[in-house]
Amino acid sequence: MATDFSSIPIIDVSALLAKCDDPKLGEDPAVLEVVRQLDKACTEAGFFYVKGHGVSDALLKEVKDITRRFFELPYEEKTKIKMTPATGFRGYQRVGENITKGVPDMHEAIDCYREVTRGMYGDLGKTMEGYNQWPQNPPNFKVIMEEYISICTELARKIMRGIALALGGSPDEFEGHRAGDPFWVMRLIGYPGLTTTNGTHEAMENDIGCGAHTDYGLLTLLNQDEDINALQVRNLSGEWISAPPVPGTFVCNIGDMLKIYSNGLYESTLHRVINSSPKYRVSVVYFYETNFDTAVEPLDTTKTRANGTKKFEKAIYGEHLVSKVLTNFVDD
Ligand SMILES: O=C(O)CCC(=O)C(=O)O
Repeated sequence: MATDFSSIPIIDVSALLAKCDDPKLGEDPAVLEVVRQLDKACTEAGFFYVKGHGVSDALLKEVKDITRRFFELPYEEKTKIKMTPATGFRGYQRVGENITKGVPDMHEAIDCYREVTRGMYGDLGKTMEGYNQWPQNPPNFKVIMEEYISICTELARKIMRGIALALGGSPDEFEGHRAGDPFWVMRLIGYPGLTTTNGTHEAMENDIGCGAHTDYGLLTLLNQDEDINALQVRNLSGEWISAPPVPGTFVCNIGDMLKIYSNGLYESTLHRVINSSPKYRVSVVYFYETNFDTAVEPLDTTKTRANGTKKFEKAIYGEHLVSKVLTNFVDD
């Protein structure tokens, strides 16, 4: 239920993180203040910045730096880890290969998913079976990214405990069969800057870095370049509100599965990326999802808040992901 928000709030989650696994989490006044702010942000915008998250500036920078260095390589090098259906859609995709609603996106990317071994989820998981493809340079690329993924997974789990309280549930609402074994997605993305002619910036024919879309799962943690303003979020009136970089923060937004769990109290808000700067922009986007095979439906607490009405039917997260993945790419 997004509103006509005109900016995106910044929430300091340190009090929540400090007490996150304390059985009395929901009684601590400082935690309840974070929960109140999360509830307001998720209701009004579906987007918020997070500070006080404990992830070092050095790591936030390093993952963007090694991503940028990979995209600077010649195309022949990058395509050695090309994404194909045979790799479970993991690997490198060139500029324009990703499409949103039929229109090519002006970005290149490495897509990674939690690894799915053969038969792990039966037919449901077949499309996503595969191992991540990591660049060879620097030699510790994989190690750094895996460390980053595990830190983001833990951070997202903790924020979700606050969101569970915000929805009137117990802190464990998103554990166990819902998201106790969370799937994750990570996209390392590069957006070319505008080309210049005679010292002036000329708009390219298609300058949408990433077309308007919602995210698929529970919670996204976006680590964006610190000096380029390119991410935009749509409010209820259809205005595009800027989400400029705020150094040292993550931009967080809720995804389609959390919209269902919240029975529509929270919005998975449309957003897009337009890089109208001459500089190349990098973002590292981590998506925290439910268990792959979970059937998602509104939580009882959220049905009560809607006078018993269930506004969404059951959705299987893995089916939702696969349907998106199968329509996201142009054929070569
Ligand atoms: O690069 C960004 O700022 C956002 C990317 C995004 O929205 C996505 O990958 O879903």
